[in-house]
Amino acid sequence: MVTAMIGLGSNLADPKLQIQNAREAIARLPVTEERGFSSLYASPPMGPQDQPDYVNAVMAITTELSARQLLQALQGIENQQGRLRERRWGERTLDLDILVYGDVLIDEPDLVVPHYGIADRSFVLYPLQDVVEQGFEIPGKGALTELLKECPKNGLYELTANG
Ligand code: ROI
Repeated sequence: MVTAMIGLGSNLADPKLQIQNAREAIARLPVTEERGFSSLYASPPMGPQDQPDYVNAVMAITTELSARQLLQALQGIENQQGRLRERRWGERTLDLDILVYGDVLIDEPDLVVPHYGIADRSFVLYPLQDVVEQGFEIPGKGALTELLKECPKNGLYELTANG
């Protein structure tokens, strides 16, 4: 059994609902259990600026799926939720990324773990902090607290219960 961190992002078609539906779908995957879920955060787009702000979150799971099985399962959820993706770094209905998979390092054309952008994206590091233990290290990247010191929020803010 492996502890994995999943990044969730959406900026189309009711982003908060997309994230909530994805959370439920991930929790229902076989041999997988939810272990934590971050606050929801709003963040200005990284990439073209003529797109809506994103809602981002991080979910901690334990799973007996392999990293590749997990990737396929997440792509299935993205597709079920009618993933739209028109342009590179453009708006999307739902984006699910394997941020961390235990202490495993994977470097394959379609699967890089830990996720290549993890160390300098505020919309990943701040929600990640909500779900990990003190002293958490991102394999190959270093201590989360150290990475956070080097990572300005860039407009990221936590959403409250009423929006
Ligand atoms: N920008 C933000 N703020 N949040 C995301 O989840 C996100 N996802 C992406 C790109 C287009 C790089 N920009 C993003 O894939």
